[in-house]
Amino acid sequence: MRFSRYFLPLLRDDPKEAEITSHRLMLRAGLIRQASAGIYSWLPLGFKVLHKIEQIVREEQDRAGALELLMPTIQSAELWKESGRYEAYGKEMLRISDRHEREMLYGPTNEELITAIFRDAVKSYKDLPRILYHIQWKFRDEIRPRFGVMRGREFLMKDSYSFDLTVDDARKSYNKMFVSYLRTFARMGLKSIPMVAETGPIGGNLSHEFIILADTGESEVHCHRDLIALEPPGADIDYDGDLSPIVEAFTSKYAATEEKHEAERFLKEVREEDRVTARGIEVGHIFFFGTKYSESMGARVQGPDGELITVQMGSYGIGVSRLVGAIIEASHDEAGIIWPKSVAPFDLGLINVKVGDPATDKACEDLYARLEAAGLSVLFDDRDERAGAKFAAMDLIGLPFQLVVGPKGLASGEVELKERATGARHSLTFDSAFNRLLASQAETKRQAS
Ligand code: P5A
Repeated sequence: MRFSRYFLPLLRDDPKEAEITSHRLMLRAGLIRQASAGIYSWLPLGFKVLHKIEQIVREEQDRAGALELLMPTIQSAELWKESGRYEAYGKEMLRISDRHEREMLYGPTNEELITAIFRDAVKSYKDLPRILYHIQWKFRDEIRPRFGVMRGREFLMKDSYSFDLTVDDARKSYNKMFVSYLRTFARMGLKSIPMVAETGPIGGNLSHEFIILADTGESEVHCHRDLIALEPPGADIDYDGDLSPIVEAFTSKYAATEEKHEAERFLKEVREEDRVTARGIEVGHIFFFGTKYSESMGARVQGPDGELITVQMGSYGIGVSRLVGAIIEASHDEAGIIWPKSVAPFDLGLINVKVGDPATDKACEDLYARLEAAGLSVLFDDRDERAGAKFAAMDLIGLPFQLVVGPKGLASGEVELKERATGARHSLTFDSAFNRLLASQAETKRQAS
């Protein structure tokens, strides 16, 4: 993509409405614009990142055996009356009426709708277990939308729902989602900490929040240092095998946030030298709620002996749009964003430092064509701008590599390759710069498979 033809409105100054780093950087780097309070438009660069995150979430759900479908954003109030949540959800629910005065709502979550789909379609225990998911916009009329996409009113969520015959089986589904979450966040370059959580308006008695570590995170997290050191399973994980040892390893060490009761227990049970205090952001939340919705909405299947059995359910959420902000909170410096390679909107930026110099222009055009032909995605800064402004823009946008081409280097057949994360710069021949970029791309692909 040529910068000169892209739609990338950068802001020179810090927008005054932005209270936190990710919000400031998302506005400055031209990723989003506010449409109204807590509601955002995604500009081309931001939309690319959102897509990449969504795709990683999707791949890891599929790997765990979950099945993707798509439910609508607008729901009928009827189902929510069946579950009893229509009144209980209160002012957070955006209530709408259609031209026939029928009560509708913009879905804040989908437990009711998926339970209705399931109960109308599945009649036998032979069709269990199933995990269904979708990635769809939600609306919650948050009393204080803030921090940009981190706490929006309209936000993109991946929500999965599990259906099982027995509590034991339901626990297996819960474990599948638990393990897939560890992998999902790790693929985005994030360290995630599962933490026992309260269930709030979703309900149930078993729940974990997935908190990713970021110095600027909203909540303070206390955890055992062994938990931080644990590595998530590889891509060859057998989701049909026994996942409980993995879940056990990640849950046996306490983690707690400052505000909650678990904090006292943590301080009592974990030795001082084993304690790590960090800051974090909730990016996922999983719930086992048993028959809370299946009972009230009549989701039953016929068991092996013909008796009717109420199914056991869980639900599992990931804040897809929140993750864009959370990744920036976890990965930035004074100059701007530092995208992990797996979610970066382009693989690299190509900077022509002297537009108009025929040799430099030619070298850039050649490199651009060659890189794109090799399957690398390139943001080519071909604008007639000061070199300093181009470097600053590229640092702000945060692509993993910058390939800098100017007359001086070209005189000795070299270009400069800068790695955004470390700031390391290397003068290289075209070929070796090219090979390094390809090797990095291969490594990112390897981690995904
Ligand atoms: C689980 C899936 C649920 O809604 N029902 C379906 C369950 N859980 S949750 O914890 O309420 O939300 C899941 C994740 O969505 C993100 N999230 C938000 N992101 C941006 N702005 C918001 N206002 C917002 N609210 C929730 C979080 O990442 C949360 O973990």
